[in-house]
Amino acid sequence: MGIGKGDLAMGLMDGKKGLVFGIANDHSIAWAITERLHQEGAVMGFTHLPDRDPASPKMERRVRKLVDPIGAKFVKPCNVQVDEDLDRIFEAAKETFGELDFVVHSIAYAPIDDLKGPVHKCSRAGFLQSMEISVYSLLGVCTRAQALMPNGGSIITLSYLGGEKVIPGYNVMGLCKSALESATEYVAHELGRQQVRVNALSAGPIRTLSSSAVKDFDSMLKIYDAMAPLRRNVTMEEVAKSALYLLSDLSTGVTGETLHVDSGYHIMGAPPADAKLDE
Ligand code: 0WD
Repeated sequence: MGIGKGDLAMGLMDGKKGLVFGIANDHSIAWAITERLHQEGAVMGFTHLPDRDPASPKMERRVRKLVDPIGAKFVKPCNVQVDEDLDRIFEAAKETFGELDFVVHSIAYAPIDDLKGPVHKCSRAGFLQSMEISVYSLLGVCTRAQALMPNGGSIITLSYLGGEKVIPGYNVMGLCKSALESATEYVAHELGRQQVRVNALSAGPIRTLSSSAVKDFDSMLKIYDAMAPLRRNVTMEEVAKSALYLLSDLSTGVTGETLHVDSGYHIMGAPPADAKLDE
């Protein structure tokens, strides 16, 4: 019997075991990344936001519907604001996988009233909660992940240009992304000797549950078509492919990086001559 091409094809993530935080539904960036990693042979455990009403586990159901068919090793509730939840996830990872090769951190939150801005009127509680969920959670994940990565590994987080430049409407989340990118660098430095890499992927705007809460999101999408060097916005698949690069052995020399997957938008300081911004 002959061997088909598919039998010989090696996946970039064959034999790699990882955790994915941040799938809310099939529009989530974390889901697009998961699909790509699965195609390349990765095996994964997943978290979902805890359900308020255990009798009606909507969050769990939404995530399970996606990940069970691709062979999820486990699916567990996790609120990153709760240390015990994080402990439980990494205990499950240790029991299931022994060691970890990668983690996807794709989590952000800001209370809607604070997200609306203005930034200088952000409430103290809203600021703390936004920073806790969107930034501190990366630290909580990294410190637990490195204990399961004695032979190195790769951790990615998702960021946005609003952490580097003022993007009107992005408001307190911009402050969070600044801190997240700084955290990426500090933790990359700390975990580097153990060959654990930590990188941020700064994605162009993508319509998801979270982004629908950002004011003027639709006009942001149009501006990418006019302004970006590629004259278009990025697709979810392009973000997922770059995540695959950062999580696989293709990027073993890369850490502490913020990789922009935004059609080049971040390099522009003024609109290109052909931009029709008022259409
Ligand atoms: O345009 C976009 N969509 C971009 C998103 C452009 C660039 C970056 N990003 C970032 C986001 O800021 C975030 O860090 O990508 C990451 C993922 O965002 P997403 O895929 O756009 O959004 P979504 O599908 O809503 O996933 C984020 C998830 C939460 O979803 P909901 O909508 O239910 O809040 O983060 C999770 C949750 O699953 N999450 C939490 N997980 C554990 N504990 C918590 C929490 N306390 N809060 C939110």
